[in-house]
Amino acid sequence: MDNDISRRTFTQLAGLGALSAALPGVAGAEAESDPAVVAASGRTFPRGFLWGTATASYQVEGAVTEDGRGPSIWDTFSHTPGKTVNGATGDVADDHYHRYKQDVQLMKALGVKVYRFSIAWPRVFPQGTGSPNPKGLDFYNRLVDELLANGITPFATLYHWDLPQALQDNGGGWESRNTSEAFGRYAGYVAQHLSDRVKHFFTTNEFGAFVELGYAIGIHAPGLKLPPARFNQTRHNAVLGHGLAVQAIRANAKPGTKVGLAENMTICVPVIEDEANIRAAERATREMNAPYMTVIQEGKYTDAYLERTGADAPKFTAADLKVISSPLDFTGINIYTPTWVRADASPSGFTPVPNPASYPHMASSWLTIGPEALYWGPRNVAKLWKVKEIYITENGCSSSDVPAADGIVYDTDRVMYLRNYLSQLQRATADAVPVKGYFLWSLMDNFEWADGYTNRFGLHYVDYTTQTRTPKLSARFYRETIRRNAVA
Ligand code: PNW
Repeated sequence: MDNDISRRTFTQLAGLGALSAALPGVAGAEAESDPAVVAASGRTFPRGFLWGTATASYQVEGAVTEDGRGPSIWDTFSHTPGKTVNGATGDVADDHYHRYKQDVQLMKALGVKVYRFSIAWPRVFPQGTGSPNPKGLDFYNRLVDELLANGITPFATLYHWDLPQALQDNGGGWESRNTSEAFGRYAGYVAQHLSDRVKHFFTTNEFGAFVELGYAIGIHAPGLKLPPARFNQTRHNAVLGHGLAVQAIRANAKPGTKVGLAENMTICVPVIEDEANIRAAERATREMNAPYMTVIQEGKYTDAYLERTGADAPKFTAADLKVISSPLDFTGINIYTPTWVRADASPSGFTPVPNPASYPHMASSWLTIGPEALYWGPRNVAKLWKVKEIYITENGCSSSDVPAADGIVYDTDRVMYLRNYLSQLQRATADAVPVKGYFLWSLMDNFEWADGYTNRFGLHYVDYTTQTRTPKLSARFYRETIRRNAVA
């Protein structure tokens, strides 16, 4: 009785409102007597919520010269001295190319319903364009069949940064429109061959990372620092490639195939949740994502973006904008960190608030903590662009994981991170924000780009000398969350 009263009070205080919406899916009678389980009942997800994990080809596969795979810009970049921590490369990574069956069993043990992986373009088209390499696509045929045989639904990303080196050599990769067009052809080919079993495709992963870090800042492949006009044109070619891929998938896939993208938007979060700051965060979401998500959703660059870039603005046609804004079935958002925003009296009506020096972050210094990002991110996408189907395509964190004497990694900081972020995601679903699923980054530790193997993001600890995978404490937390369909 006491428990029952406190549960109601808690639910009301937490502003979760409609009990009827929060209750379905809650365990059984024992939930009423165990306070811990009762508390969790206030953080239940909608029935059928899709729990998943994610990886990407170059970060896990290894086998970089096998079965006719061509070189990618990440092979070249990681083999260039000084570009990655300790000179790490993806040559072997998690050897997932050979161990995928075992890795599917890891997913099965977690209880995930969905898995997001990426397809290596240079396996399918070793030169980026021209003749396909059927042996390369076969790996994904085997992987997809294995997933389906184990009751896990595959979601495929077509571009997670491993651009065929030949396209970089001929024309400068995404600096050239030829790459956008080649990407469309590759996407259509894959859709044609996999869409009998893969029903969800993401075109690109994170323009906000691969274009910015690869072509302007130079810390990711291909390691360029282009001047502004050429860089803005590269941004344009990248979103154009996305649009061409959407059209090619629609033209070549079996009926019922759905298309979206996975973008690490700048997640604008109001510093205080009052009306003025909430409005400011909405405005900031449009402007701070102008070159990518906004043009994709709205079919135009914002006036402020074109003014800001001035003579360096991208050159484009109305037809380009139509392609770029080809209608999507869903929007995927990768969410790690918040950008705090406040209202002000400037023409834009907002100002991003820089983090104080004491601001907490995870093992990766860029990974500042802000669980509210998982509420405001999808909420603003749904509100601004009337998106009806949203996936959190990545969320997770790095931790300085060290196995304890019993062999287990007690990553309590990752559990804390996930519990808090997922509580905010639950808040979003309770407010009817249409989030359909969540892909935790990552299934297992892997090649963390320029950081090499130093920053671990996995639910499973990988010993890179033996390729042993061991579930961390966070894997137990996630399994329990999935089992309850509520934050554990
Ligand atoms: C994403 N940043 O990358 C990628 O999609 C994954 O491949 C990656 O492993 C994961 O997040 C963790 O890093 C990012 O500097 C890389 O802000 C860097 C940044 C953000 C995302």
